[in-house]
Amino acid sequence: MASKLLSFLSTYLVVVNASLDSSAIASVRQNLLNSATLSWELGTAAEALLELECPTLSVFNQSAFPPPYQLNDGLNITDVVNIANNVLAAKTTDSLPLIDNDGAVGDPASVGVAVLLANWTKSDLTNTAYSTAAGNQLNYLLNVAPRTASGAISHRADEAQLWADFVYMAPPFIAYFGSLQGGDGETSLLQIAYEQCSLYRDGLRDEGGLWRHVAQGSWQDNTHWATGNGWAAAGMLRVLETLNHTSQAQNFVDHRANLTSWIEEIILAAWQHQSENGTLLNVIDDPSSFADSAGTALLAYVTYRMANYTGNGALIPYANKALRLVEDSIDSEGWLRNTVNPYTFNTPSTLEVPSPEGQAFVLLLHSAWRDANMIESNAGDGDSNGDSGNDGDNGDDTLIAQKCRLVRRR
Ligand SMILES: *[C@@H]1O[C@H](CO)[C@@H](O)[C@H](O)[C@H]1NC(C)=O
Ligand SMILES: *[C@@H]1O[C@H](CO)[C@@H](O)[C@H](O)[C@H]1NC(C)=O
Ligand SMILES: *[C@@H]1O[C@H](CO)[C@@H](O)[C@H](O)[C@H]1NC(C)=O
Ligand SMILES: *[C@@H]1O[C@H](CO)[C@@H](O)[C@H](O)[C@H]1NC(C)=O
Ligand SMILES: *[C@@H]1O[C@H](CO)[C@@H](O)[C@H](O)[C@H]1NC(C)=O
Ligand SMILES: *[C@@H]1O[C@H](CO)[C@@H](O)[C@H](O)[C@H]1NC(C)=O
Ligand SMILES: CC(=O)N[C@H]1CO[C@H](CO)[C@@H](O)[C@@H]1O
Repeated sequence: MASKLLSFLSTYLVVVNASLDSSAIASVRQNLLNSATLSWELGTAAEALLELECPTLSVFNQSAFPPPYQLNDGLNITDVVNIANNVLAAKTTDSLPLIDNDGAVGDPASVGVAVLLANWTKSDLTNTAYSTAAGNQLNYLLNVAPRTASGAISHRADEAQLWADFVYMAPPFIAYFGSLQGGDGETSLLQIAYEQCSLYRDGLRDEGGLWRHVAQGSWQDNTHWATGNGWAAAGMLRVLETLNHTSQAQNFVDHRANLTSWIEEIILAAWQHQSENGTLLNVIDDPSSFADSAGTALLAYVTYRMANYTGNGALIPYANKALRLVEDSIDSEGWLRNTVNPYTFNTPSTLEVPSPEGQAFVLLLHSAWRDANMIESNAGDGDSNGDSGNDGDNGDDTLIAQKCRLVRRR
């Protein structure tokens, strides 16, 4: 027993890089706010800002449901509400989705959590704009959008097509909506969110565990796109954590076990292809592909969160190595470099076309690292032997449970 515990501790309670200092985080955040304009970028930004700035309101906290109606001084969700407000201000009244004519079914829904939180915490109780908009978005997903023969809600508005991206954009919103509703509506929406993850996995998973990017419809992308695998894993993670923190958690034990194994199968498969320097390639298992720090960041984020959820830290050394690579890929202006161009999926980004979603992934990764309490005691030491922190016998590698403290890397 004791030796089992020790081996657990030496895998899990290791350090761990120092992380980005607060001024680096501030510029990554500012660049995110300045660059995120498209539906999924806004939704992902809202999630990242919430996890960074108000983690107790995010689905990762056991106090997520219900959120407080009135936020106390310590909780400032201005950034998140601003995103919801800007989206609603730009929306025409007859559009069911939160963003008109987006082309994607899933992407506008990603802003839905911000809209629901804005509704829940609004000071003007007579304001029904958020609630109506969120309800219309849900109605569009469930009753209007095309579906595949299996019942999966299409990611595209004009034909039935599955994209791994959908899993981060829509099921977490559906689950969050349900969790605020309570009652039978809650049960049925949680079930739908789970089923959509399951149907997407059936439609996109390949032998070996990695997911294809796009299937069905008029064209396909059969590659194991790093970011696509990240979207799938991170979306299922959000649904899992939502389920786990609702009052219905005990009614969804099997669902949670399945989601856990579906997420783990992706990250386990992905890290088998991690390069020496910590990166994943844009097409995870194609050695001729280029390095992508953004997909790497998203999958490392999932890895830290899952380790915290399951208590199994076996994959943490991969995430540590990835974290260092991601940190080293942030330039002095706070832009994540060496990413995929998020609009082509298959070419590297350039200085002129950075990756707004990559900016958000950095904040997600940082928040997950922080919430796992992976803050090292000796900021000057770092992991000087460079082997990504899995040297549990190093006496300097002390884990300190200190929340929200950002330490300087060098
Ligand atoms: C969850 O939020 C509560 C406050 O609502 C806070 O005390 C607690 O530390 C948070 N837990 C985690 C694991 O972040
Ligand atoms: C809340 O956050 C916004 C945006 O980050 C900031 O401008 C504002 O000053 C903050 N408000 C308080 C009361 O701290
Ligand atoms: C909007 O917030 C109110 C509380 O102010 C809540 O009763 C209502 O259910 C919320 N609507 C949605 C769609 O979550
Ligand atoms: C979980 O997965 C197993 C194996 O695929 C399946 O038999 C079971 O029905 C799933 N559970 C739920 C709740 O969907
Ligand atoms: C990391 O390694 C990959 C090859 O595996 C290479 O393409 C990439 O440029 C390297 N990245 C950095 C930042 O050195
Ligand atoms: C993550 O794990 C740490 C260390 O065990 C724990 O203190 C913390 O509450 C966990 N955080 C979350 C978000 O579960
Ligand atoms: C794996 C698991 O069930 N994790 C947690 C789910 O949430 C409850 C309460 O919030 C925790 O006690 C569990 O450990």
